[in-house]
Amino acid sequence: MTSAEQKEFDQFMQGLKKRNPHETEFQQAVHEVALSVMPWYLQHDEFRKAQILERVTEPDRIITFRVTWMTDEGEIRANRAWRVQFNNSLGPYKGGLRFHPSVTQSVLKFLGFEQIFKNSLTGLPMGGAKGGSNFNPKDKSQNEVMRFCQSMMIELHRHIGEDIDVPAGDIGVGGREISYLFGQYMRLENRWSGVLTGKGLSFGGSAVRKEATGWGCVYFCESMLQQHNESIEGKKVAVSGSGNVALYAAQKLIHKGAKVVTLSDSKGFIHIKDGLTEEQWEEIRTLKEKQRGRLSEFKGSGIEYHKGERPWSIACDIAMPCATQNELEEAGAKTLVKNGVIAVCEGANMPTTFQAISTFREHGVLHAPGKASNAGGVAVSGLEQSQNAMRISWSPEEVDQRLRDIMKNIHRRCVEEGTTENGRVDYIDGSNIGGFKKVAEAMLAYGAV
Ligand code: NDP
Ligand code: 2IT
Repeated sequence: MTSAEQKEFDQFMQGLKKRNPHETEFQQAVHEVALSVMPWYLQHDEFRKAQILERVTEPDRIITFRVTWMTDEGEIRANRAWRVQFNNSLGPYKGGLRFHPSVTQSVLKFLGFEQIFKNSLTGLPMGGAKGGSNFNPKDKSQNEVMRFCQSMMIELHRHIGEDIDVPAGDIGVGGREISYLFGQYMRLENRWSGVLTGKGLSFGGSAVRKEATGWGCVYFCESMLQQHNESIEGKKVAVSGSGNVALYAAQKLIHKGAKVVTLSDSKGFIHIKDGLTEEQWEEIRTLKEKQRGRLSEFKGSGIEYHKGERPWSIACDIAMPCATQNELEEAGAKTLVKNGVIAVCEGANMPTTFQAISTFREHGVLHAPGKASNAGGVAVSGLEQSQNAMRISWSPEEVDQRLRDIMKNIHRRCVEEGTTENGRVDYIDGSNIGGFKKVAEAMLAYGAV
């Protein structure tokens, strides 16, 4: 960045922080995008005059509401919920719902903001949104989760629709929650529509949606390694998380001949010295998806459990953070670099802190940001919307092929916009510029809206 660009950037960030005080996650996400796009933005006066950067960082609207529900003991509880409809320039609002005690408006604004550019990169007609609640489904019974979802939909149904806003899952929201939400939507609206994605396969869900984020992340990782004359086969991969994204990333890694040496949850991680086998993977999937258990309960040969730690101390070639935001900090990044990591491929949204990103950049580590590498999930959600609109369903092979093509196209966009002088690709710049340009052009075309 030139000093003039830096000055503009600093001024812009100062204003953003003033308008969004205390929203540190949102500030972090905007910082990363603005840093990448500022040189291009300043060279194109028409966008600057139209204040595209100021406008795209202001959500179209945020709906905040109370969700009141009843425990199994008959006690009344209330949680706070939101839907952040960030930007619909490219299509109906689209993005997941997160149920986790750490959910705040700032977290959902960062996720909604990232979603705008991720969805733009998929090439499908989807705007950016995110929603959720500070409700914790972990310590609740099945009936409590159902009552919460039903109560949440009583408010949410007014604001969504297949051509308006189409929510899906995220942390704490999987097939079970989507089904409860969808059932209640139909009861309230008296019509079937593709208003949510991630539905069950027997009622309008798409093949491969459950697998899509993890598989897509591995497809992206393959393209990134290939571009730099490397391959995934035989590589040791430290995966974090053991939820939807982590599980299916691990599955695809095993199929590609890589060694998955770690998985984690919020209480600790497991080190699998010789790499996870397919049988062990299946046992963990049953433990997590069906029994909703903890990794600490998993006992397998050659497996060590490390309580209260993150997996980044384990030597690996590739780090694949698939749990949550800011889970990979500077200290972890330094250890990974010391142990010879060659690539980081994000399955989660914004899992890497700004300092950790700088560490990887300094040491020439390839780094795919979530908005590129985890876009497979929302891409197959987009395909679910298309199938629902056409009243057809594609075979798993067909959806998988489309997912592979989409991930390849996203990779190509990153290469086009992010190739540096030494021939390496800066995927952070590439994805931010690639995602931003299309949204900016649409906003400019619409005039003052
Ligand atoms: P899940 O709820 O299925 O799994 C989340 C995993 O991350 C669990 O292993 C969980 O551990 C762990 N985790 C959650 N919060 C924390 C925390 N604060 N500290 C440590 N570990 C934590 O969610 P997903 O797999 O769907 O989502 C994971 C990430 O991927 C998120 O960043 C999400 O935004 C992103 N993503 C998800 C997509 C999707 O389609 N689902 C698409 C694109 C991105 P525990 O079980 O102990 O809570
Ligand atoms: O972060 C994400 O892209 C998701 N949670 C998936 C969103 C979606 O609409 O499928």
